[in-house]
Formats: sequence, C-alpha cells, structure tokens
Amino acid sequence: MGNKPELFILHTCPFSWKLRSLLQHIGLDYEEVQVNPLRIKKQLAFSDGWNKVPVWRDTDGTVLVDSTPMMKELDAKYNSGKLMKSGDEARRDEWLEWVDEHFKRATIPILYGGLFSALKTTTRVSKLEKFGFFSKRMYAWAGFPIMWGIIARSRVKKDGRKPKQLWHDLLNEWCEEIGAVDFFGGNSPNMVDIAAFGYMRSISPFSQFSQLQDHEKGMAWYNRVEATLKV
Ligand SMILES: N[C@@H](CCC(=O)N[C@@H](CS)C(=O)NCC(=O)O)C(=O)O
Repeated sequence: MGNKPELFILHTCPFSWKLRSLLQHIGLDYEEVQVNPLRIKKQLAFSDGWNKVPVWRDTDGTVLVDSTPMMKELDAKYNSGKLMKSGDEARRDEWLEWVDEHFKRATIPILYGGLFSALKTTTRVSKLEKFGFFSKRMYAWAGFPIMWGIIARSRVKKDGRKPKQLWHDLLNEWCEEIGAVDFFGGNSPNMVDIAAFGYMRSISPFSQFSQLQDHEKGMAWYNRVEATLKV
C-alpha cells in the first residue's frame, strides 16, 4: 500500500476506463496500477476472491470492487455525491442501467467482430497491456481466434447488425435522450454521462474508434465530456 489510493486496471478494460474517467473528472490524485492480464488473480489476491479489474484500494486499506457501485462510492466519498445528484432519480437509474447494459455489450463486437478487426485488436492489446515477454507474443496470436471465433462472432450474429451500426443506433438513442442540453446531467455531466463516456473511451486506443467518430452528435457530446476532465 502506498500513500495514494490505488486503482488496479487493465489498460484496455472498459470498466477500468469508467473509473479512470470518473477520477479524472473529479480530479482526484491516485496511483494507477496496470496489472498483468495473466496474473490478475495473484496481483488482486487482496480483493477477497473478486479477481477482476477495476479494483480500488484506499490508503486505509479499504477495498472497493465492481465499477458502477465503486463509482457511486467514490463520488459520495470524494465529490460530495455531486455526480449522483439528480432531480429525477428514476430517469438517472434507468439510464445508468441502460448504459451499463448496452454500451458494455457493444464494445466486444466493434473490437473483435471481424476477423481482421480482431487480429488488429489483439495485436494492439498485446502492446498496451503489461504481459510478460512470451505471453505478449502468445496473446497476439492465440487471443484473436478466441476473441473473434468464440466470443464476438456469435454476439454479432445474434444482434444482426454490423458493429458500427449497433454503436450508431445506441448513440442515436443516447443523444435523443439528452436532447437540447449539453449532457444527460444537464449543464454538466452526471454519473450516467461519465459511465457512457468511459465505455466509449475504452475504444479510443483502437483504430475502430474512427467508426464511432463518424457519429457527429455522439462525438460532440463525447468531446464535451472530455473537456471536463482535469488531467
Ligand atoms: N462487473 C464488473 C466487471 C469487471 C470485469 O469483467 N473486468 C474484466 C476485464 S474488462 C476482468 O477483470 N476479467 C478477468 C476475469 O474475469 O478473470 C465491473 O463492472 O467492474
């Protein structure tokens, strides 16, 4: 344990991006610990069997897990609960659930939904994550048939839409709900904006992000949220 709170992450994990976005938005000083994807269990042994990133460890040893509850707790503890404040709690909760459900499901298809796409993504993941020397090479080659062939292909097939179309449909629905104001939260982002932004931002290290950038309104909102980050 250090003298700063720590956030254990994988660089390419969408849930980790939600937390990083929240912490940058509220401007909290913390240490980022990038775990080795093949050593998660060992490196997160203190998480009491959770063994998934992100995990938060405070300087007093308090451990928080699971991205959405974790974001709520950190907002309450370090940001006077401002991001969860809402004049319409039912709408906030409904859309937080909507974002968690739909944006989460859309990340794998866009990154791994095509054979070439999956190969590009796993090569990039192998560079961005802290693998060991051999596991980096092994993942770049062995990871993509697994991600594409076993996980992504069936999801794309089941949905029936091209991954880009899926994202554009979601962004249409999202922007429609936001309406004429700048953010879901009104004049400033609230928890739902930050969660949605985090999922979208997790695509940004990959070339497939350009397919999201084609959505003009969605990107205008994305850029407005990005401008509120303090780092
Ligand atoms: N519900 C969790 C999901 C976290 C999650 O699935 N993280 C992935 C990386 S994106 C992970 O750590 N997987 C490792 C494993 O399941 O062994 C959250 O929102 O934090």
